[in-house]
Formats: sequence, structure tokens, C-alpha cells
Amino acid sequence: MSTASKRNVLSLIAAFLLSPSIAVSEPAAHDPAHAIWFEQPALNWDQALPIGNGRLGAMIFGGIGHERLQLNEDSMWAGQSTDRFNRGSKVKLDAYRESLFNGDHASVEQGIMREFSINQTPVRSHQTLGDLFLTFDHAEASHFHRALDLRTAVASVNYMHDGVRFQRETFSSQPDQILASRLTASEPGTLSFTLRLSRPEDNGIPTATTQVVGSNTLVQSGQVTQVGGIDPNDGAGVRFFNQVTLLPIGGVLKKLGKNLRVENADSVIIYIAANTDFYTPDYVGRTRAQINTAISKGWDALKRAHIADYQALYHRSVLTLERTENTSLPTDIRLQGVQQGAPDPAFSALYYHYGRYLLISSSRVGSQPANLQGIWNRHIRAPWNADYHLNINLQMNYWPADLVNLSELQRPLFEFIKRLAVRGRKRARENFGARGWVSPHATDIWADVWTRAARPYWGLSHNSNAWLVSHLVESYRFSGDEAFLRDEVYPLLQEVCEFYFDWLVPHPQNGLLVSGPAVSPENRFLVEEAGELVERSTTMGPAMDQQVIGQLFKSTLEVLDQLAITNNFSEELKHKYRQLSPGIRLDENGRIMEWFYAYREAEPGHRHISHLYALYPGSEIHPLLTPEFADAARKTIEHRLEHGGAATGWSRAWMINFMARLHDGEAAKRHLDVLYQRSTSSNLFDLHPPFQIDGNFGATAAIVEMLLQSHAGYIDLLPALPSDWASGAVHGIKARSGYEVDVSWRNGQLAYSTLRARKDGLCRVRYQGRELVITDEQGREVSASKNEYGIFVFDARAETEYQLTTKI
Ligand code: FUC
Repeated sequence: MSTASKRNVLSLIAAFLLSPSIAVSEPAAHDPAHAIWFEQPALNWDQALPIGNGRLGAMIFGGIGHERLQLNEDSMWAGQSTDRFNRGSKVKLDAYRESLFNGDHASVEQGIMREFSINQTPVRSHQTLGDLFLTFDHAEASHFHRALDLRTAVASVNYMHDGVRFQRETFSSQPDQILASRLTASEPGTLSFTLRLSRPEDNGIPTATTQVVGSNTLVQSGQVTQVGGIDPNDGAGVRFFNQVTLLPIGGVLKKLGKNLRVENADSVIIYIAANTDFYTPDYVGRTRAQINTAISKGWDALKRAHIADYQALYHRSVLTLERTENTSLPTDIRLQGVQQGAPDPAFSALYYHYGRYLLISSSRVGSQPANLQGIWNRHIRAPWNADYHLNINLQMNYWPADLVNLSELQRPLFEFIKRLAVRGRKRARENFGARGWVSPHATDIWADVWTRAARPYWGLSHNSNAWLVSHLVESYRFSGDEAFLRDEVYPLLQEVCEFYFDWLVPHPQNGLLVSGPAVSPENRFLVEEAGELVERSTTMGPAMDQQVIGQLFKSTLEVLDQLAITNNFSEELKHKYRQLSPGIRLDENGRIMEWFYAYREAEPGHRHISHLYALYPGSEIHPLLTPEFADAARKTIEHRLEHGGAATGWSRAWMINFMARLHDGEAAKRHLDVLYQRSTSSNLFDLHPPFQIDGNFGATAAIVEMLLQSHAGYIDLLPALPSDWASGAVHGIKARSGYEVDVSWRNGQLAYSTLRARKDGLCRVRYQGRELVITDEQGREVSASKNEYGIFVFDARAETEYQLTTKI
């Protein structure tokens, strides 16, 4: 007997001893709030089911004759970390500013990207790891069922063929960094299939080599390429290694060329591990070790550890909404019902749980931030390269993290921001003659900060540094963690403020500080040049820049106050904040101006609604505290919508948040319904189209914003509850200042709310201006005062739970 076949026999014996008989049964009925399920296989990728551990993921098709596991690893990127430069300088910037103040857009737009952008080298693409295909001997089935159980993060396929019940279960384990799949059959010796590993070509060029190793392993290795870049060295990316090991019980294993064949097995376990040299030079050794550890732990222990790890995050929050007869239908039919207007409030609970599932599965401590497709990308050259777009998309991915009690999943974002800052300092100094650091409108895993854009309307947006650091500030507001504030948040904030101290220039009209040359992300206006209307984008002081910078300055002043810091920086900050030109200015129609000047809009229904940053995710516009701005925001939205605005999935998700922030629950729900109708595939992925995950996350955040808000210095209970959600409950969401909150309501009215305080402090809470009774854990009424806005204020103690009800 050869050593390989001896090993094979030993592993079969070991596997048999470890797992006696495996019961294969009919799938249990799903809890419709926590499962996505179908009665047929996925015909295309948008119907397949995603699993992931933050780094390693798969889309599972659940085919009968052919099963496809489209695999992903989050560091599969083309390109490499290279230092770049361009010809931009502060002198040139100042000249462009001068031209723009004089209304000369043409010369600026002709020159600026040549000097400030490396437009020949595109942002590189995240890429698929490849596909694992299983070809079975049978192609027909009855009683077919495939599902993703959101409570366990296990995807399953279950069907009958020829009197035998077949079942497959697959999960991606975070603790063991492995994908594990188990195939079982109700009759011994009935499992036969061929296993093939492949990877798509890059413009006709093979991208990986596959081989059979020993009797039960397939490996695939290569280096990511991206053919088509101007610079031939630019494409070469990470080196990768992917190992698939089979452990059958019963039956025989055969090598078929580059494939493996299992014949007449009782059950088969497949372990898949993959790594790249992005994380470790020993990516091959790490992969082998992960497979070996999995084999020695065994299926049951791996699955238990996976579920325990996952549930520690998933079980933190639950949303319950009313069920109807549609609720228990398979997800695709249920979605069709929702799209046609059938009542199914609980569908939004499923969407909420799925959003949390997707975040847990695509962003974990130690992984890369979720990209435009999370980690699920089937392409070599993905739409928008599945990159990190910093002019809203990456930020939107993390909108729900704190709200839904998954704060630590933002760690990859924070680490990424720190990496951007490293090169960003060099660029700020060299190109902008500024202190601090700057980041571009889009980047990739290499955290390059060099603008790569041919046109200014998308490339010339530099406020991402301020927008990104606002995520750290917000996270502090939720946790109240002062060490995080002092050690991580404050240094980043200070540097970004310093960048703007040097970047802002006085507007000749009034001497107030404006940002520029800048754009309102991706939008354009019309100006007259030589008697003709021409589309331009570059200007001075667009509203969004002014709002983002204003919010940055204001937050930093609060942080300085909190940390009791007074120094030259704080003095400079106060001075600049006073001098800053306001970001919210109204035009003659009472709408918020998108630009400093009253330009004619080229696309009044544009998907970016950047001048409403101050409404969401910012917090400067509020129906109660700044009603005149809220009114202007509403008019701005109406104008956008009248011209076809919010047409992409992510833009619609933003719209739901706007409506929630305007306390208009009916409109928020209407837009949520439109998102389900126009921008949701049957696996509930958000569609730009194509698939882009930001809309899933944006809408998940919006669902919380409808039920609870805390951005205006107080906890607002049920601020935008739609009549469709007459009764329901949400458990375990978070409010700023360290509160965990449950809210329950009946017939559109608050039933009760529970607040768990993490630290001592004044708690401010409001419910529609109505009288609230607040009791402590002993049921004693807590004395509270009520202010002019109907906000109740009481002294909350750390680690204490308070019950709030309305006075009858
Ligand atoms: C922004 C949007 C596009 C797209 C891209 C990834 O630039 O304007 O619609 O979502 O990001």
C-alpha cells in the first residue's frame, strides 16, 4: 500500500470513529425572521447564499446535479503597495482657487486631474478566489429545500432522490478560519460526486494552477493579476494558496486528472482553507495548518465553536414585527409578495437580521473592511473593482455597526483609516502643502491615497478623511470609552483638523473659509461658457465639504473638552470654526444649496444627495431642534425625488435614513418598500444594480433610525414608527452615551422601553413629548425633570436597568 493510500485509510478510520452514524432528516421548519430559504437551487449568483467569517467566504448555489461554491478571500487583490507621486503642489492649488473664484471652471478642469491625479493606473480590483464545483450522478430531486439559517450561520441543502435523502451543510468558521461542508445521505454508499477547483481567467490568461495532492486533496495556487493596466508591474498582486481536503466515510476516492472523485460514500466532509501573502509570507504553511487543525478537531467541534462564536454577536439584537400569511413563504415568493404590496411587516425584521448577519460575515477583527461587495465577489474585474469608495459607500457599510450592537466589527475600518493616514500625510505635505493627512474618493486594499480619476466630478473629492474619522468619534459616543478617545480618536481628529486649517481659504465675497478646489461628490452643474451651457463640477465651498468640515471641527471641540485639553491646537480650532463658511444655506426656493453658488443643476435627480450630509449621517438638521433646516431638507428631498432621485439601492437606503431623521415614519417605510421592490435580489442582496452591499447596511441602519435615535443629545423612542409596523419589539440596540435599549410597542404606541446604562450620567429620553414614568430595577419611580422639548432628564447609574412607560 502506498503512503498516500495508507493515510487515506487511516483518515477514513479516524473519521468513522469520530462520527458514528449521521442522521439525515427533513429540514426543520424555519423561523421566518431568521432564515432565507428556497424550494429550488440558485439559477444565478444573485440567488446563491452567502456565508463568511469576515475573511473567507462562499456563495452557495445549492445545485442538484452541480453544486457550486464560489469562494472568496478578502485579501485577493491585484496590485501592490507602491509609493506614487503626482505633480500637484500648493502653488498650483492656489492658482486653481483663484481661477475658480473668478468663475473660470474651464481652465481648472482642463488641468487639474493631469496634475493631481495618476489617472493612468486604475484602482485595482478585489477578485474571486475561485470556484469549487461538485458534480453529482443525479440531477433530479424532490422535496428540495435550501436555506441560510441566520441564527447559526449555516447554509444547507436538503432533497430526496430515488428514495434517498441528501443533505449538505456549510459554514465559514471564524475561530478556525476554515470553510467546512458536510454531505450526508440517508442510505449508506449512495454519495458519489466529482470535485473540481477552478478560477476564472484574466482576459484569456489562466490565473491559477490546480493539482491533486495525495489521495484526498486539491490545491490551487497563483498570483493575482489584473491585465489591462498601463503599467505592466501594477497588476501583479497577492500570492494565494487554496486547499480543499475531503474526508469521506465509506466509499472510495479516485484521482481523475486534476479532479477528485468520491464513489459510494456514506458521508463526506470537505474542509477548505485559503490564505494569501498579504497576511503572512507563510500563507501555504498557514493553510495546511488550518486544514490539519480542522481534521483533528472534527466536524462537531468545529461547528459548535463556529456557532458559539457567531451567536455571541448575532444574539445581541432581535427585531420582532407582525407576521402575516406571507411570512412563512419561501424567501423569493415572500419577496415577490412584498414587491406587489402584500402585507408582511416581519419581512423587515428578516432584512434587519440579514444586515447584521452580513456585517458579522464580512467584517471581523483582523479582517479587511467590507468592500463594495462585502467579501462576495465572483469577478476578476468587479464592478467598481469591489473597491473602497470613500465618498459614501465604505462609510455606509458601517452605518449600522454601533446601532445594532456590533461595534467591534468596525475594527477593520479603523485599522484601514490608520493605514490611509500613513500615506495621506505624505500626500498632504507634498501635493497640498498641508499638515495632517488626506484621503481620496476611492482606494483599494493597499490603502493608496493618490487620486486615480480621469475626471474631477468623481475624483476631486477630498473630504473622506473627515467623514471617515467621524466614524471613530461616533463609536466613542456609543461606548464612552475614554482610552479609545484619547489614544485612537483624538490623534486622528487633530491631524484631519490640521489638514483643513491649511486647506481652507477665505472666500473673497465675505472672508469666510471655504474648501476647494472641490466637488459635490459625482454631481455637476451648468455654467455658461462662450454663450453655451457647459457641465462643470469643480468649485469652491460645496455644501458637503463645508458640512463635513463643520461637523469635524465641532466634534473635535467636544473631544478636547471631554479630554480637558487646551493648547495651541484648540485655540486654532476655535478660531477656524468661527471663520468657517456655513454648510447649510438656503436658496430662493427654500432648499439647501448644494454649492456655494446658485448654479443650475445638471442632474437634479442625482443619486448623491451630498448637501444633506448634515441630516444624515451628520446631525445638524433636526425637526425639533432646527425645524427651519428640517423643512429645507424636506424640500430638497422632494426636488431630488421629483427628478428620479434615489434610484440606486444605496441612494434609496440613504433616503430611508433621511426620512427617519425627519421623523416621517410613513415616508421611511415607503422608501424601504421601494428598496425591496427595485433594489433587492431574491437572496436579499442589495442591487445598485449590480449587487452592491452598501444598500443592505444603509437600510439596516435606517430600520433602527425608525425605532430609536440618539444623535441629538437625547434618546428618542419610536421617532419614525410607520403605521404598517403597528406592534413589535426591538431588543438590544444601542444609544449614544453607553445605553443598550429595548423598545416594545402596541397599536402604534409605546408599551415599554428598557434602558441599560453602562455608566453614571444624566440620561435624556423623549417619547413624542408625552409623559414618561421611569422605574428602576426595584420598581421604584425615578425622579425626572422634563424640559421644553418634552425630554425627560434623570440621573442614571452604571450597570442599572430602567423601565420606561407612558403615563395613562
Ligand atoms: C459611487 C456612486 C456609484 C457607485 C460607486 C461604487 O461613486 O456614485 O453609484 O455606487 O460609488
